Amino acid sequence: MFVLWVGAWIASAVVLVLVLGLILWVMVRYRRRPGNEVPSQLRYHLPLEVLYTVAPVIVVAIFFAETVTAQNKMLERVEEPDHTITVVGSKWQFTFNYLGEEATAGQDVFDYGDTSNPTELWLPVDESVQFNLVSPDVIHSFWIPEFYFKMDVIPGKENSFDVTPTREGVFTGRCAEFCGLYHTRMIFKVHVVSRDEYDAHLQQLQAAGQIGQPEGGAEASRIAGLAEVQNLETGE
Ligand SMILES: [Cu+2]
Repeated sequence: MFVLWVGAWIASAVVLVLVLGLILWVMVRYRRRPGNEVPSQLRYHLPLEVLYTVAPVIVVAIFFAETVTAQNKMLERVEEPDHTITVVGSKWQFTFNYLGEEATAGQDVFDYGDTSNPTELWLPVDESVQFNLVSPDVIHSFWIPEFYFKMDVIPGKENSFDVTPTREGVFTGRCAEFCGLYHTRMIFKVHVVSRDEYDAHLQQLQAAGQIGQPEGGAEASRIAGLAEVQNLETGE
């Protein structure tokens, strides 16, 4: 994605310099000089017209091919991912279910937040993760800007992608699809950590009783702070 992005800018810059250069050159070189006749006017110049039709088509074709190639690479699946995490995007918070982890002896555990305490997502560095995206209500979008990647979370359709984080650190994730009143609060923190820290976090979740796979419905609504909204609507 980064290479595609930088490449697109370089290509755009080349086109800009070329076109601007030609315009400026023509303006100076062929300007009307005092006492001179009007310069020859160019019309129905077939080779030129073919050039400015074909050149943009070539540029667009290259952009298209590069984009498809990058996209296919980014969507490439990992055969046996090391970890599987269900991302539940619900109004208005994310919940992350860590499925069948060794550290918890196969028990599913989950991270959740509420509208004032954003959810945290923990990932082990250099290990592959399969994300399965589900929504119990409306369309959300799972976006971690540093990953240069986002994917919509659509009710009734399980979207999925694989990723291997390669750099430890704390990043910010967001919902990138306007989903309602508290859309702006659908922010989450991403911790990319060592495997040991990851395992320790999962064990903490297990000890805290955050066991199971909340997949929306009542649990997601509760997690999402639906009560706050109901209070707003009923004025209670
Ligand atoms: Cu959302």
